[in-house]
Amino acid sequence: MGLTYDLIVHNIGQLILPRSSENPLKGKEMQDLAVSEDAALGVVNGRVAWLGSSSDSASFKALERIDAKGRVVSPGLVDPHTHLVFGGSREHELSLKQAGVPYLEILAKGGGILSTVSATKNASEEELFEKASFHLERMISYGVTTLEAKSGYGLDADTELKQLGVIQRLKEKYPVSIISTFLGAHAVPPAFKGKEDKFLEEMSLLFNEVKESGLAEYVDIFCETGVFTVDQSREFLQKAKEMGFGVKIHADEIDPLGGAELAVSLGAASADHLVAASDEGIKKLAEGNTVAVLLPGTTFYLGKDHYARARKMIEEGAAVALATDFNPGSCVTENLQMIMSLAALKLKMSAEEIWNAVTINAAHAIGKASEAGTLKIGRAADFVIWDVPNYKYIPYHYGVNHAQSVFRSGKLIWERMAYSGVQLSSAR
Ligand code: IZC
Ligand code: ZN
Repeated sequence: MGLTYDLIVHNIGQLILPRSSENPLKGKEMQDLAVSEDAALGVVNGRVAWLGSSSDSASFKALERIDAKGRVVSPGLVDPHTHLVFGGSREHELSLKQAGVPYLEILAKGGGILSTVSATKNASEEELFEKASFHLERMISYGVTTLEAKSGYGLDADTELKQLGVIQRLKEKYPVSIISTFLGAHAVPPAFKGKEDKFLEEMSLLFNEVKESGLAEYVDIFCETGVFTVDQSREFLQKAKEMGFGVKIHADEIDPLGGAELAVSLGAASADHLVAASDEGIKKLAEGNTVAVLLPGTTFYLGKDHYARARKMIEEGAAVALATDFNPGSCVTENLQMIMSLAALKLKMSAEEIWNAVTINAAHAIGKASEAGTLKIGRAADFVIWDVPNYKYIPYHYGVNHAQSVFRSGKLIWERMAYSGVQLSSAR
């Protein structure tokens, strides 16, 4: 009477097993990536129950067996920075971008984030839920099983809570793990121009309700020229910490204000963007355990020549993760695989660093490293079968979806459809 597995996946060409520990992988450690060849994995009750060689699994009893046909299997991807819930879209701003109008100038004129704020205020909770569901399903199709989602397109109590409520409903409906972040400090509403402190005070009045109702695990702020200063960000996030939230910062995206240094001094889970982070900021990141979440899709979408200095960060010893930054203005894609390609081409990260950056380090950036980001006995069996010959292939072949099937807790949640085979008799 041996054990019967619920599922055995065998004939895995390469099984990617990022190393997990209490701390994120830093510096040179990011180059370590365990890859088992001819591997198999066994699932019982939605959890990984066995990992080993494919031939050893042949004699196991299993209710279901999947032949991976020599493909790559990895842990489900983790997207640690998304603005998933919003109303409307901003395709009308593309011509402004083409004409060279800077992102912060569009925002200063009431467009950008503020245009999405109006659309989000005008949308019903149901509409926001439907729209976010559409984007979330697409993220899942790209192999994501854990993600972070932010509010920040309300900038008033009701609309911020409406957005967080939508994230709550997504958590209940979808079989993925979603970490929620309160980003009420995403922009300054026109009525508060010149009264930023007053606005932040108002947003901080929501901390209690958000905490009590479990609507967010993290608090984030856009620390940037023309938005919130380092001092304002420090005070706001300090209050959030005192209320028991984890903290994150949109740091040094456009100007080197010292957001990275602030993030480390606050013990933030992550400092995100960091395109303009100073040498000093990078040194500080290397000293602490704040994860540098890089968003090269945003730099690409904003048409900038200079990307975050990932090589310097890794050489100095920082922990780097990657995310989409999916949002309707500065990075309009749900495709984390595309970000992996940009990380290879623009950030010059190695394939091993990239895989660690979208799995275990991404999980650290959202406090989920004990549950997500690797496959280990006892962990939820969240994994992806990739239709690629080896793990280096995904950053290399860009812009498309390589996911074959996506599993959450051992259950298939998405699978690629085959060509229908239909013959059109008279197409012309
Ligand atoms: O809607 O433009 N950077 N926030 C800070 C964003 C980009 C999202 C947006
Ligand atoms: Zn963002």
